[in-house]
Amino acid sequence: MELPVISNAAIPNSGCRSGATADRGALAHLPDHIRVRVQDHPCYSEEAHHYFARMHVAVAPACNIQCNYCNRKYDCSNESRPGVVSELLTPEQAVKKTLAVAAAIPQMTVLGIAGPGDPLANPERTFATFRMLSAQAPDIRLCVSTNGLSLPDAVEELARHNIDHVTITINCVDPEIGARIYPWIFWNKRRIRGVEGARILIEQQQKGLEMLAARGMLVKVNSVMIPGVNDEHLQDVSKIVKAKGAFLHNVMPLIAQASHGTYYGLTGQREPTQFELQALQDVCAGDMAMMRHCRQCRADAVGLLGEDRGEEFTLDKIDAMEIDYGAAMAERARVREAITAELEMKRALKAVPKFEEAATREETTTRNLRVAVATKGGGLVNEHFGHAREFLIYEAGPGECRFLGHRKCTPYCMGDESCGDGETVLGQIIAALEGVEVVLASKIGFEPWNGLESAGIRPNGEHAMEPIEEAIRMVYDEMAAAGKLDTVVVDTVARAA
Ligand code: CLF
Ligand code: SF4
Repeated sequence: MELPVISNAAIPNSGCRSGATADRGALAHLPDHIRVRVQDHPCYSEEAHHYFARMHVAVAPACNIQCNYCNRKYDCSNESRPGVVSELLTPEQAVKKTLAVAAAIPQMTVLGIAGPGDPLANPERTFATFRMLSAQAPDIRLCVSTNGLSLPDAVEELARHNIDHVTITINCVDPEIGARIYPWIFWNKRRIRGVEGARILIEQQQKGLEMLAARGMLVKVNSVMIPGVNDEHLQDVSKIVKAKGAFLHNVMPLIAQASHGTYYGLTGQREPTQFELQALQDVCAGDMAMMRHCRQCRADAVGLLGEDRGEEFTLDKIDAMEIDYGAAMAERARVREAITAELEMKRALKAVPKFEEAATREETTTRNLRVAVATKGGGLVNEHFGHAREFLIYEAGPGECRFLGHRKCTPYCMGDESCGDGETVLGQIIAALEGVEVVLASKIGFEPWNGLESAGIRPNGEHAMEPIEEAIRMVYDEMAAAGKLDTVVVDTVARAA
């Protein structure tokens, strides 16, 4: 089969647009010329992740370091949840898969290489894939995630292939801490252990970061939060990487279960709680923009963040597909144009100052409210409570609504009529929703409704198919008007004085 070239011409997403209507959320501090380069990337923009999808191709099996949270028979823990990569691909197979996914999922805008090992420890395979894709699919953004050890040597070639988005996993800037995370690195054909290995890794990461920033490439830093090892240190990491030119920091929770066979998993290193993670993200947010919607994807993930459609695109299934690339590319252009127009409209609406609301709310501040939302994407309340595999958590206050993160769960309904094993699953969901007062879903069954109410959580199915933030705002305003959100004593006299 001759593979097509995906044209850039009909796709408005790739064009430049005014920063005046750009994503003003977590990226608000960015200069406009950077914001327009990240606002349609599902990982770099929280808003975009409701609409645009990414895919990873697993072409990079080897790694040049060892992390204590990784067992390489599984996906790279930096960028993946544990689980074996279904298929390791050759560069040619990766291109074929990418084009098939691009045809089937028009909103797929980003192709990343994130494992299962380190992409830059497999430079031939990684760059062969990028080379072919930049020629055959110029509308797809190319993205790479690395531990940074080989980064300085790869910067030239990354730039040559127009790879504009690079993630470096930086867990520390102190070699003593590094020695507790990395038992060894492989450097100049030798295995180097302990503090010395960590020192070299840190130097290479920092050098690579500076080189990328000097070229104007967009660097995101991922850090794995490891309680008792680097949790208190990550605020310093945030400060330093920001000073060196990274613009987004993604602090992710350690995944360390004994069944994964990692050093940390086997030695009982604990994972952070959701509250600890959020507290650290809040502390680091004082220094730079934080990513809070990371799903720690598999190295062969396909689809919107939080969903995994990889099973639909195995090589044998792709071989059996009859794809009309011409029609698919026209549909791709149409869908992406519609999404882009919708996002532009929402951004424009958000940018309109709300003078009246601000004036009245200043008089009567109410407490904040945490809301969990079941969604399938599109920025809408459009998922049945019983089908939700995760809930997005927002905190609404009198003046703003901010995204805090997501909480994963087992779906209450397991896909059959019997709706799960009831109480056990619901109990787990309620535990995952700790701190949440309202759940918004397109529909909520009788049993879980009662269970949520008994746990002090208000179920709400009245906002099906409504935009998430508008629905939350309505719920907040209704509860405030009904006096259900305690009014905080607002010291208007002191304020006036
Ligand atoms: Fe992939 Fe990573 Fe690029 Fe995104 S994932 S290489 S930047 S396209 Fe995204 Fe997944 Fe988190 Fe990574 S949600 S694990 S941050
Ligand atoms: Fe595993 Fe990634 Fe660490 Fe390599 S860099 S050991 S693949 S987590």
